[in-house]
Amino acid sequence: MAIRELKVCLLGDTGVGKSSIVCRFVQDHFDHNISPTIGASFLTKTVSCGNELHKFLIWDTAGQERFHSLAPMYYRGSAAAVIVYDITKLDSFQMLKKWVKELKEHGPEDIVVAIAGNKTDLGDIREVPTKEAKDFAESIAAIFMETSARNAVNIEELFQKVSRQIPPLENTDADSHESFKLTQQPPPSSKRCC
Ligand SMILES: Nc1nc2c(ncn2[C@@H]2O[C@H](COP(=O)(O)OP(=O)(O)O)[C@@H](O)[C@H]2O)c(=O)[nH]1
Ligand SMILES: [Mg+2]
Repeated sequence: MAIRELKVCLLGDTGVGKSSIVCRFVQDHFDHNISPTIGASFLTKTVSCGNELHKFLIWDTAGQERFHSLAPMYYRGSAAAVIVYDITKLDSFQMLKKWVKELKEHGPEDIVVAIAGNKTDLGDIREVPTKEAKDFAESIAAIFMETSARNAVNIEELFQKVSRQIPPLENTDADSHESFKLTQQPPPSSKRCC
């Protein structure tokens, strides 16, 4: 089975749970005293998708303080961006919208965007209604999931959805067909891999 390396960046305000989501996904672990990320950290995990294996190279970034200067380094070349907000912090949802704008203006053209509303275990102090976030995600054709890194809710599912949204590679066994493929792109709907 072919292995594809895909860069995925985690974006969003400081403290929303980006590192916790990555930690839950890669190590199935939640650390209550997780250290703040400095710069970016980098972890990998492989998931299967149709007849491909997706090796996610996950770039966990340091939050809004790096917004303007270093951000492009994280999302450049990314197949997908997971933008995280904290359902108990309205500000973090505003920050998410800024990230979406930034990606639209400067990010890779075909990047898969997933929006994750994290900390659903704190539903009693929720500030961002599910519907508002879901409608926003729909308006930009992004994946939407509410997650809890703490309780391992929807973390695996989030990355599975991202994986499924990434167009499969064309069959590259005959190089002579390349020019044909460049001009005869299949419609987007048929490019989903599973
Ligand atoms: N209750 C709850 N706390 C969380 C969750 N995810 C992360 N946290 C906590 O939120 C704080 C910030 O998490 P961290 O992963 O460092 O956020 P980051 O700055 O976005 O990387 C830490 O105290 C985490 O333990 C969650 O799903 N539920
Ligand atoms: Mg972090």
